[in-house]
Amino acid sequence: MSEVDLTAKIPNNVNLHDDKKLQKALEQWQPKFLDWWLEMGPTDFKLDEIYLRTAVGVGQGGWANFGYVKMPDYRWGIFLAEPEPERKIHFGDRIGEPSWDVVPGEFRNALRRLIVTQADTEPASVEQQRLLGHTSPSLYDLRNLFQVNVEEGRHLWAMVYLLHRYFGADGRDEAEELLRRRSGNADNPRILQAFNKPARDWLAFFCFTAFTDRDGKYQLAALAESGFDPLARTTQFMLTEEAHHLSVGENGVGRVVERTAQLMKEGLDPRTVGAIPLDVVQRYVYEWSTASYDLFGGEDSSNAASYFAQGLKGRYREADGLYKDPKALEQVYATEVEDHGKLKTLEIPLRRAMNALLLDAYVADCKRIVDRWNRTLKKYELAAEIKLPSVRFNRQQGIHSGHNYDPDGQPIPREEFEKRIAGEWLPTQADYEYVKSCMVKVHEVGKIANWLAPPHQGINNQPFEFEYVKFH
Ligand code: BYC
Repeated sequence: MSEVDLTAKIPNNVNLHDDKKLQKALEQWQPKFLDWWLEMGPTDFKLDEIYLRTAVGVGQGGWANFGYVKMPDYRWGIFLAEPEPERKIHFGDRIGEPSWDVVPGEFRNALRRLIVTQADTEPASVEQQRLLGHTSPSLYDLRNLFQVNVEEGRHLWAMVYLLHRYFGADGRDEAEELLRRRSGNADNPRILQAFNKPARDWLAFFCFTAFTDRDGKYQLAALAESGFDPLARTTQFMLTEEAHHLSVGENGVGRVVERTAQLMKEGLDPRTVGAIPLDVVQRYVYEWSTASYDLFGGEDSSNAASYFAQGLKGRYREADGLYKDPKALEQVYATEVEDHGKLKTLEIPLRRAMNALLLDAYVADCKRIVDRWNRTLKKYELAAEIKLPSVRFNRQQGIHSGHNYDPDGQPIPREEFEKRIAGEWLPTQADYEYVKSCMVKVHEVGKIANWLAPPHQGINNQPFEFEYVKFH
């Protein structure tokens, strides 16, 4: 078991005090991180006490504390899951070789790039959400927003530790750059597209945490299979925190759907009472699910094939023995793409289809949450349903980009696509304005905005009527 040091300047379980040079470098990065947080993190609320969870170790069951914290005082730490003795690489060309504790020279660039791409999403998401505190629908939701934000900050720390510890001067430069790029900035944007989109209201935040954070779950799970052991161990622990973020999204959209369904059942038009109609929810779901499909990269990817061959990034739950061929050399991945207005089968050698496989696992999970929202609609005896779009719909990356499909994935003429995407399938300017008009700040204990149902459960066994935020 590694020792947990909670009193250090940077709480950690990686024996930071044994490596003075590394400790110093990270302690020099710490005030820069804090400056970034103060500039780009949640606006205001700096003096308010938030009922937050803080990671304090990696033991099963008891890994976090709950208590009131001012966000700038949050104890962002570095925690890796316990090492697995004698761990071996379990997929790709080097299967059976011992996993690496240091970066193999030949994979240095590839690994750095994977880590930087992962790292970049963490501050990006905080930047995307920085204004939302001003329109939070309840104290419970405000607290959840800030919980997600501080933990994305911790995930940045997790990646910056790897960069500093294993990538020397290059890694330190990358860590600086992570604090310089800005979500949505035309000159210095974040790396992946979905992280440059504004999360302009709480429906967008819930869709983001339902769909975009869920990409995080699948990418982290694929990296948790890595032959580079420190990456595997740090992503394993990040997944523990990620579960809450996903529930904020899944339950958040679910609560929007539930409130709208209640009102419709009462015979009310949601628009007349400041609630969100289901067609608007649907358009947001189309927007954020498809932006998140793009985060998997191309379905046919030589990058992904190399990452797999080299043992850097595996398939979802690779270590659980779900796959018959751990080298992925024997099979093909069959999919369908548009060709002259019809769907045609395309076969991709399995190794090159790693992103597509991960996307499939992700889509199955998304389908589960959408089915749950639809069960709520059914409970209220409504015929309407929320639809998860096909992976072919509205894509900017991969084999389907540049083709025109409807949300069911059927090829359609370009003119029809262009006409319907703007006014029917994706949110319109009027939708954004309407949703914005519903976003009223509710800061009284136990109260909630009219467009949202209360949660079925509070945080850490506290009731919904709990003072999750104490204003100064
Ligand atoms: N936007 O071979 P390709 C999370 C680039 S979320 C812009 O098709 P590859 C979180 C790609 O970089 C999880 N560019 O795909 C969630 C490449 O560029 P170059 C984040 C894109 O490389 C919420 C080119 O297109 N973690 O944690 O196999 C809140 C061809 O790429 C995009 C990771 O992503 C895009 N959407 O896969 C907080 C894991 N897609 O080489 C946090 C680490 C592709 O031509 N990253 N490109 O310059 C990876 O595993 C891979 O980089 C990707 C792309 C899966 C993203």
